[in-house]
Amino acid sequence: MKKFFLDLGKQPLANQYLKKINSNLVKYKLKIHFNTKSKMVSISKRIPSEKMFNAKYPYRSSLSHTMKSSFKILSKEIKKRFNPKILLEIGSNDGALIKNFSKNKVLCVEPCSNLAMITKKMGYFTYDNYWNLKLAKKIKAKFNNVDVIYSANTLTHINNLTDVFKSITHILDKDGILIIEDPSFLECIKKISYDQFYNEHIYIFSALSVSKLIHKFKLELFDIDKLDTHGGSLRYYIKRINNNKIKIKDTVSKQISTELRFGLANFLTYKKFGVSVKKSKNNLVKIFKKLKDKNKKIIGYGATAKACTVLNYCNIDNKIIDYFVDTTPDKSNRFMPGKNIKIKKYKKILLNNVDYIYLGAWNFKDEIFKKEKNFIKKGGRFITHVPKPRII
Ligand code: JHZ
Repeated sequence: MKKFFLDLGKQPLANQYLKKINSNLVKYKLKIHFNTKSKMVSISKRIPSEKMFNAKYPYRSSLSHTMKSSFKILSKEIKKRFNPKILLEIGSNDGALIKNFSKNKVLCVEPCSNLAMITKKMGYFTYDNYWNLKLAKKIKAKFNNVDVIYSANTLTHINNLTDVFKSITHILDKDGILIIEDPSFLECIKKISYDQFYNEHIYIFSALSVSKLIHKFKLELFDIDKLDTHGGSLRYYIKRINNNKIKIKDTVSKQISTELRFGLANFLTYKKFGVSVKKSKNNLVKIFKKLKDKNKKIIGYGATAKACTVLNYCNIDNKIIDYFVDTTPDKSNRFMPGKNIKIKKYKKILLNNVDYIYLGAWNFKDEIFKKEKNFIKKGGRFITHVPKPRII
């Protein structure tokens, strides 16, 4: 049974960065539910994939050192531990992971054709398609089964998870390995990072929900890594239940026990989270108001999808935040959806005469603080809402 626990109001599509201010921008209700049976957390309104993941998708994984280095370490690990003949990546984005593998060992799947073009140009075999059974059949007919499938921050973006896993089991070798990684709902609750919810994130996984979900497809978890990326993620290692060659590590039962101890199986935990989110909003708004009353200049750093949720939920607009800086080429000279704050191409000079910076990319805090040592040295301060609204 689905139970409602959080209402984030009306939200525009997070990655729809506009060239011109549009006061009639379409917004969708963003309500979050917990399924008491499957333990899955999901948003209620599903937007057709084509509206979000198309030739204009701006997000690029390779633009942060943190992600590049995380993918590099993982690539070494995959080679050492599984030595794949073929690695299939679902949602290969701009090739941040696959560039660590030789070209004849990788197959990319990426529905955003602007991104697919990048890995094609790099010389990697890329399907610019959505992941589904039709595509899995097509790939299998050409390449046969694959021994390792990897997918980061992608499966939670696909509405039909039954089709996702049917397609995976169709093409995965009998001894094959599936590795997926996504933000952890436990971390999201602990950090009150409600901004992990936006229309692209249809689901937020936990070990609890993933283990139940994959069981239906005769798959099981055999290892879990805890990651710092994207505000705290889990990397799930999955095998077929009837593959007895691989031993199940105790990382799986440990993570599930931690989640159960925290109350992720009980609706009350979710209801309390909903209350904490409202408090977080009120406290963040108070901080901005106090600073603006003192005429402080505030800008944003990292025009993230997450920031879109915060700005629209907390009603923070261009009267409060002068502009955002961001390194992504396809975001510059555009506007944050719904709140009309200009995004400028990152240059150090744009931080001059700024009193406070709102950390839209709070998940890259360490990387950004290192880069902006001078701003901090000169007395500049950051504002964040994670794990609670404060000035740092
Ligand atoms: P970042 C996107 O979410 C969308 P977002 C998507 N749905 C998803 O699941 C996650 O990614 C994985 C900029 N930046 O990674 C670059 C700087 O300007 O938190 C990015 O625009 N300077 C696929 O958008 C943004 O911040 C820097 O030094 O919430 C980071 O976006 C750094 C480090 C980043 O994802």
